[in-house]
Amino acid sequence: MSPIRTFVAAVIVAGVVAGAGTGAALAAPAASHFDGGSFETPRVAANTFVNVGTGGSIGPWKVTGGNVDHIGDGFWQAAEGDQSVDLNGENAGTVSQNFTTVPGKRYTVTYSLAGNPGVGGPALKTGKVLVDGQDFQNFSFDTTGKTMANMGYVTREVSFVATGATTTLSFASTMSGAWGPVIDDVTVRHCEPCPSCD
Ligand SMILES: [Ca+2]
Ligand SMILES: [Ca+2]
Repeated sequence: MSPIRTFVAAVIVAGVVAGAGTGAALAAPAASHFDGGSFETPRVAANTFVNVGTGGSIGPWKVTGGNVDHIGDGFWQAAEGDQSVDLNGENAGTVSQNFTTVPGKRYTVTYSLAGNPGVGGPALKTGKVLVDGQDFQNFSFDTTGKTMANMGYVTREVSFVATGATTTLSFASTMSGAWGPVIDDVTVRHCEPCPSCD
């Protein structure tokens, strides 16, 4: 009995998903083929980090400048899941991801921001969000009073109107040193109408 019931349930779920897909453009936020915004793959050994240089990848992300640190479970608190990224590896780095977009449509990027709480470098961490290589948003985070167990993540949001069939989203450190801004839980939503996107 139960296998049949499971099968029926699966068909119903598939039907609902298909229906949602066709109707999604009308109201609900739709996926944009953006992926891996939580930096959970590949897995980094627990309590360690991996330095990734220009040309390297972190799942669907590419390191497109300098180098970054891919932070493993337990090294410090993640905003979502277990892993995060220090945008300064040994020095300033940039991570970028290309994803499918519809020209003329508005997309909203949200991300969690903190900073490497290590004692090196200034407490104020700075970086920027770029869309297709253009500066879209500067961000900063003050790590004063923050610890590896209490990173103090804040949520930031920026929106853009796509100009091409693919868009490149980048996060770049704008400071020197090995202790940079930390990002995690990046999402991209396409929603129209969607008041929160304006
Ligand atoms: Ca994560
Ligand atoms: Ca670092």
